[in-house]
Parts: sequence; structure tokens; C-alpha cells
Amino acid sequence: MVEETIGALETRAFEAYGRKRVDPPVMRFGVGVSDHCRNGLVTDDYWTALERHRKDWAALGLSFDPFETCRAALGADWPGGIRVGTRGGRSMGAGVAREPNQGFQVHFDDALREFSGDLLDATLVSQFAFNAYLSVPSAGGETVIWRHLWHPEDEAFRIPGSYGYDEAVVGDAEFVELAPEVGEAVLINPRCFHAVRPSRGARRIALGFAVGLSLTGELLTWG
Ligand SMILES: O=C(O)CCC(=O)C(=O)O
Ligand SMILES: [Fe+2]
Repeated sequence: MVEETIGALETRAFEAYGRKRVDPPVMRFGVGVSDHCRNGLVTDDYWTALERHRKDWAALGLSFDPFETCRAALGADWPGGIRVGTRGGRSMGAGVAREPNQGFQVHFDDALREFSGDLLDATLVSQFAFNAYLSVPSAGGETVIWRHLWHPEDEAFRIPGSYGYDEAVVGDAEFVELAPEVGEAVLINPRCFHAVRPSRGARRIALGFAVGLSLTGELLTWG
């Protein structure tokens, strides 16, 4: 799955996330809901952008759906099953290929804070972020996760206009640093502050999506 997917993706143009919010820039192939959120609501252009996203992924001509492969692996032993979440009955995006060659700032992801009300047609009791690594640099590119959940006082450390925080926000919290290998996947608690270190050498490309555990016991994904 890795060779075929990266072989196809490498030939395609990636786009940057909104440059004001995401600096240094992070490239992506596909659409993420975070770029289509205003006042805690998903804007209509998310759904239009998803149509193009689906065409772009189909045009890669892969013999399988890599996000489906990832979901199947993740849900294989989960009794409640796994599927792409819906909002207003419409299927959310399955995920994106992300390329944070210059790293991700220290940040956290929490759909309950980012969106008002339920993002999905479900009540989430836990959240996870899934990443499957398709290409990794020879140096750098580590994922760092701190044992620190967002607290209102942390806003003093926010980089103005950015999704990120000054690294001082985590103080001397314990952390784990993961150096991903091609073919590996990780599931993290994205409500803990985390970052990706800048890469040197090859591109750092991962398939990523968010995962929520619903009150019904199902795992629901979105991108
Ligand atoms: O690429 C990674 O290792 C983590 C990226 C990230 O910030 C996330 O998945 O929420
Ligand atoms: Fe994140």
C-alpha cells in the first residue's frame, strides 16, 4: 500500500493550508475541515471542496482506497466498528495526505473546542489523531507529544493568528518523541499538546485523519 500510494502522490501538486493560520507552511493533498470553519461552524465551501478532493484522490488511480485500508486496520479488533463520520447526514472527508516538512508548531486538536455543538452526527467521548507515514526524512521530522492538556491560561502562549503556541506553553511537562518510520502508523491523543520537528532530507508525508469514539461505541473518522 505504501509504495503505490506514495508513488502516485509524489507526482502530484500539494497545496498549502491557510498561510496565515499555518506558518511555517504545511502542504497537503486533500481537504481538511479545519480550513473550512468559521465561528465554530463548518462552512458550505467544505462540501464543495470535498467534491474536488474526491475527484483528485480518484484521479490517482490507486487500486485500493488507502484511507479505507487504514480504517480497516485500525478497526479490525474494535467491537464497535469503524466508519467515516457524517454531519447533517453527509459523509465527511476520509482524510488527507499532509506534508509538514518545516514542522508543525506546538498545538492541540480538539473538535469540541474548534466547533460549536457536535461536529459529527454523534456524541464523542474520546478523540484520537491517526497518522500513517508514507515518506520520512533522514533526519528530523519527529512527532513530540507532551503530557499537557490545554488549559485557558495557555492562551497567553498562543502565536497571534496561528494554530500554534510558543513552546514555553508546555513548560517542563513530560513528553514522548517518536521518530516515524515508513509504513508505521500512530494513534495519539491530539488534545495533548504536540508538534512535529522540521525535517531534513526527504519529504515527510503521512496519511492523516481524526478519529472519535462515539457514545455508541463506534469509531468515527473525519478529515
Ligand atoms: O504528523 C504527525 O506526526 C502529527 C501531525 C498532527 O499534528 C496531527 O495528526 O494532529
Ligand atoms: Fe495535530
